[in-house]
Amino acid sequence: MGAKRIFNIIVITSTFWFSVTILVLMFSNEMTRESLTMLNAPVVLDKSKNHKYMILAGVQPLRPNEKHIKYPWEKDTDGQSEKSQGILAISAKAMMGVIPRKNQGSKRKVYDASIGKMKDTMSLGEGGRAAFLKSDEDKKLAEKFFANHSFNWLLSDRLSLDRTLEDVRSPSCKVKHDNYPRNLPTTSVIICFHKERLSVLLRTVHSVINRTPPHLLQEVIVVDDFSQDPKLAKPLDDGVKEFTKVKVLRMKKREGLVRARLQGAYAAKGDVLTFLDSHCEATPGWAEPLLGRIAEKRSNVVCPAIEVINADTFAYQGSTNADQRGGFSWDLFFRWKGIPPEEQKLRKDDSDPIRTPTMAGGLFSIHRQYFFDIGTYDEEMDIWGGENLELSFRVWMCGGRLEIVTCSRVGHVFRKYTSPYKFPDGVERTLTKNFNRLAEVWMDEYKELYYNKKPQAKNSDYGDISKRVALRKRLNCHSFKWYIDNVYPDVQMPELNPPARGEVRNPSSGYCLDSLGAKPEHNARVGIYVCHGQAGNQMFVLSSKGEIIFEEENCLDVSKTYAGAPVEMMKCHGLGGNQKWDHSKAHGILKHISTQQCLDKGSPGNQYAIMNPCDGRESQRWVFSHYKDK
Ligand SMILES: *[C@@H]1O[C@H](CO)[C@@H](O)[C@H](O)[C@H]1NC(C)=O
Ligand SMILES: [Mn+2]
Repeated sequence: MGAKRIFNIIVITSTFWFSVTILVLMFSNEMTRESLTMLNAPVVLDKSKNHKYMILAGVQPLRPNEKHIKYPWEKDTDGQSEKSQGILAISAKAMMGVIPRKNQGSKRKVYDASIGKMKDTMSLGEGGRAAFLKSDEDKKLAEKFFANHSFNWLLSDRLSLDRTLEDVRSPSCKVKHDNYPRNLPTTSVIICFHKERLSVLLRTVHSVINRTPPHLLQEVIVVDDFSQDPKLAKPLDDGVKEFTKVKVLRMKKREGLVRARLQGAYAAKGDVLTFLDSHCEATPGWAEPLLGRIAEKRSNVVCPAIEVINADTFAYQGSTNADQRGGFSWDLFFRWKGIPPEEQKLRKDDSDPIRTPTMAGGLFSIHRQYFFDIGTYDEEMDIWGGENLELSFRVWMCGGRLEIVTCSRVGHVFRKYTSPYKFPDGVERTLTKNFNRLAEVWMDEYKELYYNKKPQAKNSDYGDISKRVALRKRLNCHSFKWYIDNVYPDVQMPELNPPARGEVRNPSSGYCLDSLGAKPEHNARVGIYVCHGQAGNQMFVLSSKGEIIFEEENCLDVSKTYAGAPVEMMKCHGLGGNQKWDHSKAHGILKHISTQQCLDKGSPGNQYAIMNPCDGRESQRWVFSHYKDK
């Protein structure tokens, strides 16, 4: 076996088992946001092909909202003219008592109280370094209860709550640190949790206290969403006793993220609300870039760059999504997406914020009064799921602006696959209710794209939405079409009524086309698997251009002409060529135009679909589960 073959097998089998894990998760009532977003964990983009598909596909380029977006730290014209006037002119002005702006006041310090508390630079995890459990007993114990938290809880207990972290900001961010408005708003930091590991929660709190300049930190509000765990009762109260700024609120029943955060927001007094997950660590200089952006305009809603803290070693791994922004798929999950070139052009350098169509939801800052003005959250949304997109759509459509402020960096422990938490009503039901509310209130005619992707959601009960509809009317918000055209024109738009869609079944075998979790980054082959009727990896769309599309942006692509040639998953380019197929319900074959071969299930036991000369054999017959009504 060649190395490539072995590599392929490893990739396919691991993605296969990963898919199985996800399926198991979907039905086992237990899931976290991470386990879902990990499906689309930040990927490193291939620079050579970067965004080219967008241009090739003729996707409408992004139109900036305003002609020029002026960031607060951009040099203003005064500054520039001073520069061009030269030293002589400036010193002349200075002699006349006109002091150049740059010399006013002193340089803003980067506040970091953890340095003073550190006893030994070599102790476990200092500086965000990877740490390891030493004894076999410890390792066994950590392993035994790993599933309680899905991260190395015992290691966390051994790390200092005040451990230091490197200043990970880019050089241009360090320069900008001096230039934020002098009077920044204060912030209340709201941290909701449910059955969190105490050490991880407390480290989140300590990182905020240690790295937020005290005059900017109004308070930290920790909200316990009914954990019912004695380890989080008195020990938590004791753990925060030393901080006068920290309050603990406790829910009387399980409320979910939305209503727990709202309780925090009602109690908050700061100018700005900053929401953090309960397993984060704020890095040096994290607060000022967020507050500076809100000081500029109170309708700016800002997210820090979310960085990875390793779940096994607690190493601060730094940025994996610096080149990405938030989008969504039509089943309404948050997805990381590449930044379109037109959007990149609006930024002078890596320290400028990135406009983002959506936020991941866990970490962001919003002006407190603005949060209430635009209708907080949809209180009828349970646990979590959909609330992040709801707020994202609402902010943009109702006159605000959502950004990733890359100079603010906050580490986040991404749990490994499984989650210890329960959805009282079941994952599927809770998510469907939340997503339906989101679609019905905000998405206008585009909601059909969601229902196309999740037909089983169509008749599902989502409660009363009249208050939210009235809110949208009162705020006089834009249409969803406006949002797509102006904020997210690079969205992958599925056809509303494609010629065919659904599972693609070979009737004689009961096998279906299956992506097997393949992603175009791996140039992966498309597989076949027993039809399971659960959509997911077996959900394809035949477009009117003749493409066979998986998840909006991936197309079945054939580039080889021999019998037995592979079928690969590639980014759709919209130009036909290797991605153009012919199919009708009547003849039942999937014929590839440029090679004139037919899609074939292959022999029993084959893992992958192949291409063969068309001869009408049973393994070449395919039926989509839905055809367009004629
Ligand atoms: C893990 O959960 C089990 C069952 O709830 C409990 O008995 C055990 O003490 C927990 N261990 C840790 C370390 O959290
Ligand atoms: Mn989280």
